[in-house]
Amino acid sequence: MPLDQAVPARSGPGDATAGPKGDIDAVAINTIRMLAVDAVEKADSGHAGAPMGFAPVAYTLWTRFLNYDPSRPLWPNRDRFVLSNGHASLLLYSLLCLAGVERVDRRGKPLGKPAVSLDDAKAFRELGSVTPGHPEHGHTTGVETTTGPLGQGVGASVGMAMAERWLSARYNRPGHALFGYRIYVICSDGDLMEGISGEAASLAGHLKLSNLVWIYDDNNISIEGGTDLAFTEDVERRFQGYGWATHHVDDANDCEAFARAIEAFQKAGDKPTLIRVRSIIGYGSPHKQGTSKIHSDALGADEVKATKRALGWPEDAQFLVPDGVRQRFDETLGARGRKRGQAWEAARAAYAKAFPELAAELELIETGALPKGWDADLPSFAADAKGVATREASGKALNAIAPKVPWLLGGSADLAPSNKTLLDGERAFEAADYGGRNLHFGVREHVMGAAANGLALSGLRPYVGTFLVFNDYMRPAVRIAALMQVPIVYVYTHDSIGLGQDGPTHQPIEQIASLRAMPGMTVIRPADANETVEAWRVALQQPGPVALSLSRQALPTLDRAKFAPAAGLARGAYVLADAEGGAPDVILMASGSEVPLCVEARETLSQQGVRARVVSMPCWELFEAQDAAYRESVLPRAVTARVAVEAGAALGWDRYAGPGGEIIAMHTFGSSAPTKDVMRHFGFTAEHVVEAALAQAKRPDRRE
Ligand SMILES: Cc1ncc(C[n+]2csc(CCOP(=O)(O)OP(=O)(O)O)c2C)c(N)n1
Ligand SMILES: [Mg+2]
Repeated sequence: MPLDQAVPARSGPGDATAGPKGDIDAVAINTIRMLAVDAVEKADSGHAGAPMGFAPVAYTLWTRFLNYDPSRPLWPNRDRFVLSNGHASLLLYSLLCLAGVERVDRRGKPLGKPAVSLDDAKAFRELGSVTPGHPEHGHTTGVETTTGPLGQGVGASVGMAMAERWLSARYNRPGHALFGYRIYVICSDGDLMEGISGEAASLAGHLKLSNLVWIYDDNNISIEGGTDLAFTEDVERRFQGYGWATHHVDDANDCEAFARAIEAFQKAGDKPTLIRVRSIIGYGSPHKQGTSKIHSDALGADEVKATKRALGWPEDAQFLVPDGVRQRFDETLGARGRKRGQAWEAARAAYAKAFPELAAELELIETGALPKGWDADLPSFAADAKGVATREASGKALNAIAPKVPWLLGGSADLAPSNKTLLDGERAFEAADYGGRNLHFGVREHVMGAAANGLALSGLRPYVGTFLVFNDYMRPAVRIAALMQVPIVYVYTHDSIGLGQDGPTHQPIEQIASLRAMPGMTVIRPADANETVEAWRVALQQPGPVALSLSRQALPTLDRAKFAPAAGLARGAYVLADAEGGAPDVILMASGSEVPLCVEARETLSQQGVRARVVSMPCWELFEAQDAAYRESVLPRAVTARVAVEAGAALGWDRYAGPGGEIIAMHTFGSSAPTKDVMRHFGFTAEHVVEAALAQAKRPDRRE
């Protein structure tokens, strides 16, 4: 496709095709485009197409509408800008660079450098650069959430919009409106093809999140070719069905038309807004030509020159930022942001005088800290052979913390009665009452996960629940949480075949192992009510996400006068009951519902003269974080006779069971039957543990 068609030459206010000598807006827009082209060319990888096509839209949004102070990029009342089509990362990097956003640490402290300098743009996709292939929150200042897996940005944006509504409802007071910001999202065909966009839009429409706008780059193209191959629905009608307001702009270069659509969004009272903007991808149309040159390729020197010529750009210039461009950002976005930011600081000072307690809460939210004594009311459970399900204990622990941490909020994907995630005495978060803390996600696990990311990124402390097996439905969002290291507690109940009669469709097998395989994730599977309490105590103090794996069935509450304190959970694994009368002949280790089996087996073994140590092992990650001496004290190298028990996939347990140890785990899917029967059928009985332990204890090589 000839370049002059790829970026149509138009005259009038929307003309963004003038060269460096043209009007400054057009020059600035072309600067964004050329930075993207040059960076892709230098890296020899990446996508310049979407930045080329959508530069006028992003420029108009940033310079005319976004409330954002480049010198204080974490200012709490800033508008959020999310680039959901993360492959267009250079659009964001160029904006951060030209807007002069300052680099800050996680708490907002300036680091004395730009968030993205021109040199950083030149290091696009290089090791250690702040300009990775896709935008990474926590890595590059100004990246509000990590995007790249299509759909995650639009999903997180719903949580951000919910957070703004919640913060406004809880903290704004007459004459003291501290919060009132908007969430601006750019997204692409791929975002809207992904199922999560449907969940997200459905939820946002239901909640009437009028602070949320998705600006859709309707460029008729994705990787394999035109959208006529696979995506032909009427997107606007689809969103109208979700209860959104929709607008369209026929040409991405028509900045005035786009500005009018944003103005309409800002006036929309009770609906989220979709603005569909037709654009033409920046250069060439390799998809249609069916060549090997897909839109993620660099153009090649000749085509770059031709592109520059077509835009009236000096064809040999690279990473050129013409005079006046940075100033233009500064006198628009910068001036507006500074003014708003300063006014906000004054408002905050007045607020702190009028409402010192609320202001103190906001400070904790901003710094990610917990109030003093937040865990003071956590319950303790008396020994009880019948016991309670760990999901029940979890609900009690959560409800003991909630009054102390008002910004702890969450809910379930329609399973609150099962997940025990409901906060007693708290209202539901709904369109008519955004101050509620009980969130109702409906049966939408994926957007629940993504929304949790948006809530956590807004300083709130979300927890979200579903059955452990349905973690799979939200896993892409959970993975982003782990990558970003945002604090979220996943309340996963019904955590094994022990859930019983719902059968193999609902019985998780590989889920725990797969969560443990995820870097940055902390997986805790407590053995009884008191370990569950400790799990919550640990979970809220983790910097990153925590998955709780909780039983549906009752588990005995262990007698802590007889056994080691449940506080041992904080070290990941601990000696619950040691061998009596000498070094252990065998170590029995387990997590969750299988710990009581080991406790019982230890009694039987001792009657038979076999000394068994029971190690409760609720969290591998916390255990691995302990020093070698502690780990050795729990699992002495010399004792190689070992049995590990967990009603899940065996994967990974060999690390602790050792090469000669026995692992009692699941090797198939489960079965629909009462808990006792299904547990017995698959070998989860104290007798089986005894049998395995005896075999281990007789191993000739059992001691080093
Ligand atoms: C979940 C997910 N699947 C696949 C990809 C790989 N991918 C990157 S861009 C893209 C499609 C690009 O089309 P579109 O979203 O319309 O963006 P455009 O090319 O128009 O910028 C795909 C499939 C991805 N990033 N995320
Ligand atoms: Mg597209």
